[in-house]
Amino acid sequence: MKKDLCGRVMLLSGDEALARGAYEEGLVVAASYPGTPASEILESLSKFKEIDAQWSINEKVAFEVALSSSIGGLRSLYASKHVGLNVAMDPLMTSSYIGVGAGFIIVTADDPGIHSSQNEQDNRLIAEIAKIPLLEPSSPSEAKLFVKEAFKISEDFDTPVMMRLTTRIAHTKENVEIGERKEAVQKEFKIDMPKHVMVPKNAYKRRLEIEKRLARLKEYSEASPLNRIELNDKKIGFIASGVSYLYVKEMYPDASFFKIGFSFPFPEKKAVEFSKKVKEVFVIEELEPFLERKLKELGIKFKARHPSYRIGELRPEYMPDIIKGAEKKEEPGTTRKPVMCPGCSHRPVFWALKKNKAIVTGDIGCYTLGALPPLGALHTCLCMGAGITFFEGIKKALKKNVVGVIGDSTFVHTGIPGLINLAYNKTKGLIIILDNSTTAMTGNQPHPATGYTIKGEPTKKLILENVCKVCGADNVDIVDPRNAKEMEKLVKKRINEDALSVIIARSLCRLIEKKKYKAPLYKKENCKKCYICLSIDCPALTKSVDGFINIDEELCVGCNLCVETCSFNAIVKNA
Ligand SMILES: Cc1ncc(C[n+]2csc(CCOP(=O)(O)OP(=O)(O)O)c2C)c(N)n1
Repeated sequence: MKKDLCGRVMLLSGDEALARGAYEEGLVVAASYPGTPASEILESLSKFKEIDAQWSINEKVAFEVALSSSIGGLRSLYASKHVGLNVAMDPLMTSSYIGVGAGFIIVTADDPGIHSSQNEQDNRLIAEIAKIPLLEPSSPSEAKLFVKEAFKISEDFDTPVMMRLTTRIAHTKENVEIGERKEAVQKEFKIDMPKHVMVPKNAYKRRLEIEKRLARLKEYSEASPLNRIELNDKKIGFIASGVSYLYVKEMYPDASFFKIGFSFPFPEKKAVEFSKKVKEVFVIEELEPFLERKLKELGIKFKARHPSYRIGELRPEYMPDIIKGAEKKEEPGTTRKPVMCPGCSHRPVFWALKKNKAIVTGDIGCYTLGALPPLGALHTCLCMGAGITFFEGIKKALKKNVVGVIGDSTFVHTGIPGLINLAYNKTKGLIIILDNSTTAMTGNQPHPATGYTIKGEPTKKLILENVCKVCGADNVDIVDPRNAKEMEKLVKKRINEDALSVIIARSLCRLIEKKKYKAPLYKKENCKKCYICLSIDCPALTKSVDGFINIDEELCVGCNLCVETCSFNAIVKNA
């Protein structure tokens, strides 16, 4: 956590501000699995010695650790990106039944516009189906303030409370007022089977309780200052929550607003009251028509976005078009192509797979970039864990030349059950674990197979080769993929064998290792301009204007994979 350099104010991102708020409110336990844009919440919390923070192996585990800490009597917090909450859906859906002991906050950080995710998903809908109250801050300051209210609601109403951030709030920085930490007060744990043991009879009774609680929460939401009517020019009244409020306020500062911070249960009476005070009502929201549906149910007349705005992020400059009811214009594509780092140890794995003409079922991590041209050597990617389970289905259909790939962090997250399933259901073939000994994609967080905790303390290390063996793999090979020839040969040997094999391609992530070796030598006179070297998609290799190859010595770390690709001795090792 950044130092409080100027008195009581710190420049904090939404994630950091939320973490600071939770710290000040006496948070004791926090659990998460990394995921953009939520990762910085736990990273910030891990810096406080008073907080027992953990990277859990996946979101379901994180959720259960946090919720059970609350049941035990400690204030707790779960955080994840939007899709992380899908992994935690099973405990989430019953958490409103079991309620809390001390306050429990569920933070979801959604990613409108799909900057860094496998889908676009509006988790406001999840709060509603899980029957959990939902708070939506509009800024880092509010993220901090709302934590206080979230803990209060959680404890007063015996319910988990969801706080929803989106990328722009999670990553935007603002000067935030800070305070002291309140002393953490442990609540007494009471054995209460009808409330804590969700067997059908108990669950049914709790189901009835939830509806009563929601009715009380609705009254509370109506009166909450988090739902605020701002009356100015009464010609136009905007109804908005989250970052959308800031966008429309920036463009139309003189209009009237119904700013919604407590969005489920929806403050119906206040919405009706507001609609009567202004001439015309506009709803401005990102993604799903969540607020629009609420107003429709209430019979409030309003103008809504063109449905094309349900996809992607909003921006302040879209507002005039939205108000005109115009369709969304195509957004300009991103200009910079994502690419693996120079020397990344995932690259030679894909080179080996390509040489073996493999159909590759992929997963999520830096290695997903193996799908992009010119490498083009990863052919499916659905969700975390599916690199292995998709292997099973595709192998059933194609019979030969299929390989499943998965990163080390992802393997621990949801890959292990897939491997057990392969063994149990007698599937043969090859899985490769791309083990760079970190969670690189989301900022190099540790996981059980690194042997370190979130606080950097050494801990029991999960030995992946042992795990693979006990899951039922017949062969487990460990290879350094930077030895590209060996990698290629091993893939060839294992790919269609009548055995279940795992290759652990182990080489520390370049961002951690940071070592640089001599760049290879380019012998122009041998170059046939075949450009096979460019097919490995290394940022250090480019085609010059004269058609020859340029090796950027600044970028090159000397992995020498390009040497392997050249059959004409035009790129040679610099001994
Ligand atoms: C359910 C879910 N949780 C979290 C994420 C964010 N995320 C994407 S890939 C990944 C793990 C990447 O680590 P690893 O598998 O080791 O591959 P690497 O990036 O190191 O190559 C994470 C945490 C996600 N996309 N989906």
